[in-house]
Amino acid sequence: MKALIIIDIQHDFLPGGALAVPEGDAIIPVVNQLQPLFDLVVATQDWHPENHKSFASQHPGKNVFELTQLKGLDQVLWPDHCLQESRGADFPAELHSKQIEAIFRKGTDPEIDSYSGFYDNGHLKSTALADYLKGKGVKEVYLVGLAADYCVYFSAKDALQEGFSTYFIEDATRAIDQSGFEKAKADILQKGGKIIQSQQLLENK
Ligand code: VGL
Ligand code: ZN
Repeated sequence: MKALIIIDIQHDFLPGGALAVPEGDAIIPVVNQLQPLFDLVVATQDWHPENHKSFASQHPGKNVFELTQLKGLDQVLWPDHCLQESRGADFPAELHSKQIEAIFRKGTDPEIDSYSGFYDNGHLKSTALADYLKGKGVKEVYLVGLAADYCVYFSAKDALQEGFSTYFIEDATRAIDQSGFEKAKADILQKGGKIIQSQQLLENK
C-alpha cells in the first residue's frame, strides 16, 4: 500500500503569500497528476496560533529569518504565516482535494515549531499520522509539497525513522533555500530514502 503525503500546499507558501517559496505554485499541476496513482492521499496543514513562537513578531528586537533557540532547538524566526482559519492557511483552489482522505494539522502548540507532518521539532508530540498510515497498511510513502528544505525534508526523516520506504518526489517540491535543499537531499539518501522524479511514476502507471 502506497500513500502520497502532500505537505503544506497552502496560500502562504505560494507566490504572494507571507512565506512564499520560489515557484511553489509550479508543483500544483504535478501533484494533481500524481494523486490518481495512489491508493491513499493525505495532506498536512501548517496551522499556527497568532502567538506562535516561530514568528519573529513574538521576539521584540529580532528579525525575520534570524536564527534563535526555542526549547533548546535551533529555530529560524519566520514571518507570521498560516494563521489558523486565515486564507493564508487554506489550500489553493487549484489543488485537487477530492482524493485527500485526511488532513493532519501541525504547529498548533505556540511553544514549539513543527516542520514534520509526523512530530513536532522536539519529537514530543505526534500528529497521529504514522499510526494512521500504519493502520491502513501503508508501507511506502511518497512526499511532495512545500517547503522541500523544511517541512518536506523533516517529514521524510520521520517517515524513514518510522520504518516507511520513503520517496521524495523532487520535481513536486520547491525549496526556500537551494543550498539547504542540497544538504537535505544528501541526508535523505544517506538515511536510506530515495529521490525520484514524477515522470518515473507517471511512465510506469
Ligand atoms: C514551513 C517554515 C515554517 C514549511 C512551515 O511548510 O516548510 N516552513 N513553517
Ligand atoms: Zn510554520
